[in-house]
Amino acid sequence: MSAPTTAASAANATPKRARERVFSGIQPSGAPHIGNYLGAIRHWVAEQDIFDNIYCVVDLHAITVPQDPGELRENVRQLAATLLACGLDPQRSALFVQSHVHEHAELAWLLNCVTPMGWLNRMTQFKTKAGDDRETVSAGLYDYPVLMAADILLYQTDAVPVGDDQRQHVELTRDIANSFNARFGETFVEPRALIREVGARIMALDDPAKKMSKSGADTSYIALLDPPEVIRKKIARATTDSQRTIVFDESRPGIFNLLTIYQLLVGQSREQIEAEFAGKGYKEFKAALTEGLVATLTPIQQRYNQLVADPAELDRLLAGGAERVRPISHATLAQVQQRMGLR
Ligand code: AQP
Repeated sequence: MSAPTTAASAANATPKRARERVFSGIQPSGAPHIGNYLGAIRHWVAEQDIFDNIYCVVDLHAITVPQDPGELRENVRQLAATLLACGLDPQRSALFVQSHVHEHAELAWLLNCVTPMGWLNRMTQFKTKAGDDRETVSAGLYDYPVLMAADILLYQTDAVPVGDDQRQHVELTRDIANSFNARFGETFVEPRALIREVGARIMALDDPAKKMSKSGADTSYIALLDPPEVIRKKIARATTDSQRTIVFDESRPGIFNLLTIYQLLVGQSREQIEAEFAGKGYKEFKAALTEGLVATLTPIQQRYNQLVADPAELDRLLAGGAERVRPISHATLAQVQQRMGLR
């Protein structure tokens, strides 16, 4: 086919915007935790006036591993309420559920057909998640990065604010966009990952060699909805080491991770924090960390309780978010179909 490859046609797909557009998603695959908050959600909230914001509860990603249907339905609502409780403002950010906008799945299929297997074979998250079960996990888990590319490219996204674990997937998205544009004509914006230096990878409390994850053991994460007593117990049990000093030393991953969480919660420099705990022990530090977590999470939990008390309003907000983004996803999908010869 003779695809136009001019800058004008790219501009067609991506009219000039006053603000850069960000897109990011979060899986309703369990309780959202402090790693999700510190690595991603708090930035989404803080930067709502800087960007044109699109945020998504990615239920199609969650089903790449087995989910109980009733629980999944519940998790989607809970996660949406948690994001709003954290401060996502539906006036300033479009918040919706991925499966409510059918273009995500459709574009993923089209991109599947232009993505080499070799690119997916290199994805480290699949290797970690599949482990020794490569033959039995779903094809969806293997294909997860292509669905993520579709999510991002559908909205002609400029930047993707994510934790460090998603860096490779955003790189793959760029590669897919680039090769599609070269083959079919300028169609997609090539997005960049927006990854912060501190907090981009919060580690598990029970094993600081692994990232904190929703699918980890209950004691490995602080859930955003954990009550104070649960937080206290989890922090008390968190892995440290046999040394006594409270210092930011990367060769001591347990205490380094806890200090990083503390630093992000209180907003002080490493020097200030080391001075605060000079001559003190883990007990005092863990008490202060617990206090910081409770102070951050209590107002979020209060807003969450108000939001879930009105499920109809929550559904209305999510439907409104989907309505807002549909014209963009519709236009991009139509253009991709046209470029590929399907229309
Ligand atoms: N430990 C983490 N530290 C910093 N950022 C993190 N993120 C996730 N874990 C950490 C960031 O949170 C956003 C939403 O992630 P997600 O829930 O969609 O996917 P995930 O990265 O796979 O999260 P989990 O918690 O590990 O879920 P499961 O166990 O279900 O796979 C993303 O921006 C992510 O980078």
